[in-house]
Amino acid sequence: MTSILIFLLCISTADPWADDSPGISYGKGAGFGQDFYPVNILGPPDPNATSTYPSSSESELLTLGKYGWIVLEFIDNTVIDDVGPDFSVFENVFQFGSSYFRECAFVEVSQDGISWVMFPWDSQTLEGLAGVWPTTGDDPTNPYVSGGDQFDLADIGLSWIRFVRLTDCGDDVQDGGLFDLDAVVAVNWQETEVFNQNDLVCYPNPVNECLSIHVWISGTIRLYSINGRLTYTSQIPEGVYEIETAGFTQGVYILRFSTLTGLDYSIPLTIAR
Ligand SMILES: [Ca+2]
Ligand SMILES: [Ca+2]
Ligand SMILES: [Ca+2]
Ligand SMILES: [Ca+2]
Repeated sequence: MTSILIFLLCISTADPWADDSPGISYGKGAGFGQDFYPVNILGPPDPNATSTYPSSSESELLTLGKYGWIVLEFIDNTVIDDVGPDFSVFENVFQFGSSYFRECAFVEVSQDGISWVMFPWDSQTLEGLAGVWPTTGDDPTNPYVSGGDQFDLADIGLSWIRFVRLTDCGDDVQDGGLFDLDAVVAVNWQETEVFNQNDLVCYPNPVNECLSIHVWISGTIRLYSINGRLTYTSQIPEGVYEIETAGFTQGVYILRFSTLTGLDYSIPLTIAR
């Protein structure tokens, strides 16, 4: 049992941290940390930061500037909606006594880096913004002890995301000033699945009466006619799944396989007689 566990740990190279920053736009007042971008905002938050001694290092922080924004991308891991918060954002929020020095950002997420969904926010309570709660210095992957600001994909109805965009709140929120990003960390995540042609096997093709589909992960099968009409759909488990095609009009179809975490793969299929 131990050797199996070690083997599984060895083959997984994904980490919970954001892996790249494919876009940035600095606003007025930016500059701090730019020489260290993007290394300073990838990986875990500053390991030396605590709520009363927050990070202050340019090698760990990046100031976006007024209304500046940044996009972070998860590549080797995909953030998924599971129980509770799904990712955390760390800023250098500073606690003094029972007060906090806060500099906030709006938080948006995306599956494709093109269409975005913003977390609802409240200008009074600051709920839904990043830059509200300090980093504790405890395990950054455990949202119940890490501090920082937590976000739950269930709140916006998404089952997974791969991009996070943070935008300095500018004058829209009464906060201390300019948002300084430290890190974005996945809480609920899985290794990003990579799909290649050999992973979706359909036979025979052309098919007469019974199509066998072999996939290595569960997902959804959709069969589209050549003019784009959805003809058949079904959730399928990993392994071999069979579809009776005897009742289908003969012709060329597109067989599409997709998973909850964004795998999407299509192949042409011919139904003959
Ligand atoms: Ca990662
Ligand atoms: Ca950092
Ligand atoms: Ca969740
Ligand atoms: Ca700050």
